[in-house]
Amino acid sequence: MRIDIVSIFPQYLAPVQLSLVGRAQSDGLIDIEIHDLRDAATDRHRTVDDEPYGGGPGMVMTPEPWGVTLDRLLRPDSLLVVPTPSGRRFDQRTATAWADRRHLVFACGRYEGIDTRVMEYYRPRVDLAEVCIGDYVLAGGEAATLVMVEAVTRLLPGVVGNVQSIVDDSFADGDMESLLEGPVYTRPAKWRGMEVPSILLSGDHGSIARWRRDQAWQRTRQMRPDLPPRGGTSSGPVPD
Ligand code: 6GU
Repeated sequence: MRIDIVSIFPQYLAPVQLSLVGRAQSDGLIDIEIHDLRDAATDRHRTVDDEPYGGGPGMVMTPEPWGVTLDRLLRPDSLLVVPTPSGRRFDQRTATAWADRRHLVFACGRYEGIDTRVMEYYRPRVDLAEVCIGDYVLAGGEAATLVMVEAVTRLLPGVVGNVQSIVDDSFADGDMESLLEGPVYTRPAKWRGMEVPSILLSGDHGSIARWRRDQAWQRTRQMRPDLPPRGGTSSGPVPD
């Protein structure tokens, strides 16, 4: 997969060189390039914003540098992603769909956003997704892009070593009907007076699987009462 990211703060995207996404790049599983929007500005101050028509607070990103940059990057098979708090919600289902794409282009807006004509221009020409990552407002699309790139990258074949760790994920089936992951433990068996639940030391894999499902069900009810009441292969608490 090829990923291009356009931003006026290219250093903000430096973390894509690290951790799981960085390793996927050095392993040749993805190819990420970061572009400075200001390289397409034409005046000596490299201006990319202006006052909003109709008045109001803040500044709007001008369409010209976006047009020059996106014309250069987009291909017929691209998905153009515009992170914005006024977009549709990005979730695990979105990540799964994007993981099948050949080319993602992230257009990170700052200020009050990008002149709407940019989205109008590209919508009939490429696949376009205006997405938000949650119900809160960020100062720009960069942090959201890091979130989405990581969510998509870890779904690509060969990026996560153990396939089961993806299958077991919270929200793994993408329709928000799976359970949140329950508690996990490792050595030492006793820490600050707290023991690991004895069932995990029992070697009884059937009982361990049922206990984990029950723990996941309880955690889901407690932390996310908004999620649908059934999920995965469990339809409720284990009766004992
Ligand atoms: Cl994608 N962008 C911005 N600026 N704020 C957000 C967001 C995106 N998602 C949630 N808040």
